[in-house]
Amino acid sequence: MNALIRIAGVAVAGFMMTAIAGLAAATPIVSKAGGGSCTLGPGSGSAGACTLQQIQAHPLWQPANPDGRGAAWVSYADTGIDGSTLAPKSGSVSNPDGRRSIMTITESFDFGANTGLLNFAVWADDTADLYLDGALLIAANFTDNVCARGTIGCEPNEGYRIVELLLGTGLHELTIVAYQTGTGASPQANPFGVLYSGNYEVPAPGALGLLGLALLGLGYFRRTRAMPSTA
Ligand SMILES: [Ca+2]
Ligand SMILES: [Ca+2]
Repeated sequence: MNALIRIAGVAVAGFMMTAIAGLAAATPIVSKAGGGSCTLGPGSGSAGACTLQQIQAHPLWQPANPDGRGAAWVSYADTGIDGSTLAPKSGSVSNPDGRRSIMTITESFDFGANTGLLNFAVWADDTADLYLDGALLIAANFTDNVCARGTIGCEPNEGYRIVELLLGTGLHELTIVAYQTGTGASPQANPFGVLYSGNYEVPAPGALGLLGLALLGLGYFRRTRAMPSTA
């Protein structure tokens, strides 16, 4: 077999792998220090922008890094189980009934001219609303048993998941509105935070063109290999 043909075959295979990898490119959406867009809610007793910081999870919470993407429990302040700040408890002046939002986190992503797929999972202590492009996907669960009694809560089986949801072109926005319904008077008795892990997949720019070129190359390779050998 002609060595040049073998080399061409390897090049075509590499080209195709590049093209296929481009089609499946996934971008993570994870809770992390400095991530998302954070705004304080009326329940916090304050207003304006906030910066997410990583907090220490309660032992009963869904452990961090739920899907291997590095997501961490986050909050507007040090409100974790070893924290120094109590997110205003239910019954406090700013959060009298536990139903005033403490913080809102927004994640935006742009599919451009493509459609794409969204994967996303979220947990909260004590609970949260989740919106996609301004539409409510699931409302906060104002019950109390180790955070909410069910979805959206903080325990491993209380996460809310979106699996391979097909979305249209352009800009998209996930919005998490988090609540503190617990009445404990310290962060140790009543921690507060949010955890989310997801990704989105869109065809990489030019991936379809590359795939077309790769298929043309493969066709050429097959025709060449079919020729009788003169060696
Ligand atoms: Ca629970
Ligand atoms: Ca709490």
